[in-house]
Amino acid sequence: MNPDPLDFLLADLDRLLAEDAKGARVTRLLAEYAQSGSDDWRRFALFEANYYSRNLIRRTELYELIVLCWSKGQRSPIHDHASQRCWMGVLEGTVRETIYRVREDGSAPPAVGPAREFRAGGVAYIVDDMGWHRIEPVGDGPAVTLHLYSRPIRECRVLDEASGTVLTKRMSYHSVGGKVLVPGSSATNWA
Ligand code: CSS
Ligand code: FE2
Repeated sequence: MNPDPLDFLLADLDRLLAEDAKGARVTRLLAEYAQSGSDDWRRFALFEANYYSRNLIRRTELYELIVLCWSKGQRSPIHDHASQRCWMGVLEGTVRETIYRVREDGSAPPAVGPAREFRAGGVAYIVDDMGWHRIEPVGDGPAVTLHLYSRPIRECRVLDEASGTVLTKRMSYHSVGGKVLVPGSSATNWA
């Protein structure tokens, strides 16, 4: 069987991230994949009813590659990226990114600059120095995005807008390798 485009992407990521390549090269690679029209990501694009879903394709010591599925109204909290680099390529639909400077006391942050919209084929990049952000699907959705974190993110900080406090949130997956996990299954954890 011929390798899928996703297999080539993974091989390139293994190599580039081991070389500690510049972020722009990684951005280009993700953009090429997102613009290629490949649909081999679809088997990982498993939606959840109540929350945007996180579906793991591959995790190594250096990175994790995840497909996120966003139905209408399923927006992320305002969150950071645990001092890791975050790339987001859009595979389907359009998402909006709004960047915030969150203060430690959790006080309501003004957005930094105008929100940006990314359509299929676009790639966004953020690190904590640039701020925290919120991602949401635009319009009626849905949207599907491909996230690369280097290194993997085990937990991140989120702004709990109801209480105006900053919380630490442990990351979990809806599926791994295309298989939906049983809620609470140990495979959702890292330990
Ligand atoms: N960081 C969020 C998605 S927006 S980049 C997450 O991984 O769930
Ligand atoms: Fe994020």
